Amino acid sequence: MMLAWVTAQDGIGIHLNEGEPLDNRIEAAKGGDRRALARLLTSIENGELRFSEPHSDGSEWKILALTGPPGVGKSCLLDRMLHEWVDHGLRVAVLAVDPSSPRSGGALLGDRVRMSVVDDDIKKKSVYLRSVATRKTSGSVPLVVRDMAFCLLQVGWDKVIIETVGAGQSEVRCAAVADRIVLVEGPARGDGVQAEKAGLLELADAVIVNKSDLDGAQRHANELRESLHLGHEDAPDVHLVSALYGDGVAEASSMLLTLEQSMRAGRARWRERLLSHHERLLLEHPEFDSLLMKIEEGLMSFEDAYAQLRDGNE
Ligand SMILES: Nc1nc2c(ncn2[C@@H]2O[C@H](COP(=O)(O)OP(=O)(O)OP(=O)(O)O)[C@@H](O)[C@H]2O)c(=O)[nH]1
Ligand SMILES: [Mg+2]
Repeated sequence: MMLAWVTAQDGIGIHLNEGEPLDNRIEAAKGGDRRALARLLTSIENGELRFSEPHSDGSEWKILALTGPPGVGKSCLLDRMLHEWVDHGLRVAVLAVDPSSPRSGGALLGDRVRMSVVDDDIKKKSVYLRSVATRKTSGSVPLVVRDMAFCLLQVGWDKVIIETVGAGQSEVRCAAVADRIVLVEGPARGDGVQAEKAGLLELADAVIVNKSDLDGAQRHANELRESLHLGHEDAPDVHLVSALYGDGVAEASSMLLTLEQSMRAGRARWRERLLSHHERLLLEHPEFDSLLMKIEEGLMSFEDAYAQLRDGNE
């Protein structure tokens, strides 16, 4: 399989497997051809194509992750916020990381919650929705998501939002590829602050408690503030909203546009990014599968196999 690289300068004349020059496809995607864009993203998903980070002066975020437990209302909230951001003149792409959970059954984005923003003939031109089927990707899921976000930015989208269920480590790492991380929570469920256990709270630049129309939302916001302030001075703000009724959504949408990175979250984020890269290096070693088999068959020790994987990448 051929692996093509696209750097910020792009314009490289590499052909993907289907024979069409890559730069044609990039130009088409830049010109608004959504089919060309979808095919670029699929090539990234299939491990045939990578994008490097577009140049940015770093003054504003480009990629934001919305993460939180299943069913807290991330998609509903995002739908509301997309309306606001598009009104603001932004073109926003969404990557929904399919959690591959039995709950969703691997449903495509939009099958679970219908995004109303795409029903608007004008607004839908400024929105691009794509789900990332993590079961299909070979290699490191977080880095595939990251490259897809870089691709979207390079072909001209202003902002990329990654929606991911904050359940497993891979999902936490998907969030960590973003410039900003927003944790979405729901009303208190009586089992304490789960986000703390999942390591999500330490990554968050802001926290939004959704479903303020339901009992326990205010209480959970208070619990979160308490956890966040334990031993930290620059704790992220906790906002209460109702995606269902729209309360607090306009404020939260504009707050997010100017959200700064919290110093505290920076370190945790770099840690997750380093781990993702390490994982990719190991997974992409040409001998990965054969070394795995040798360990399994007792032909090689774990230590020797690991040393070979690691050294081969230096
Ligand atoms: N009462 C109430 N219900 C809400 C609110 N926001 C979303 N919901 C409901 O919560 C359910 C889940 O909403 P989603 O937006 O799909 O939640 P999600 O976090 O994206 O879910 P996953 O992507 O499956 O993790 C839906 O039935 C929504 O109608 C809210 O503010 N108040
Ligand atoms: Mg969702």
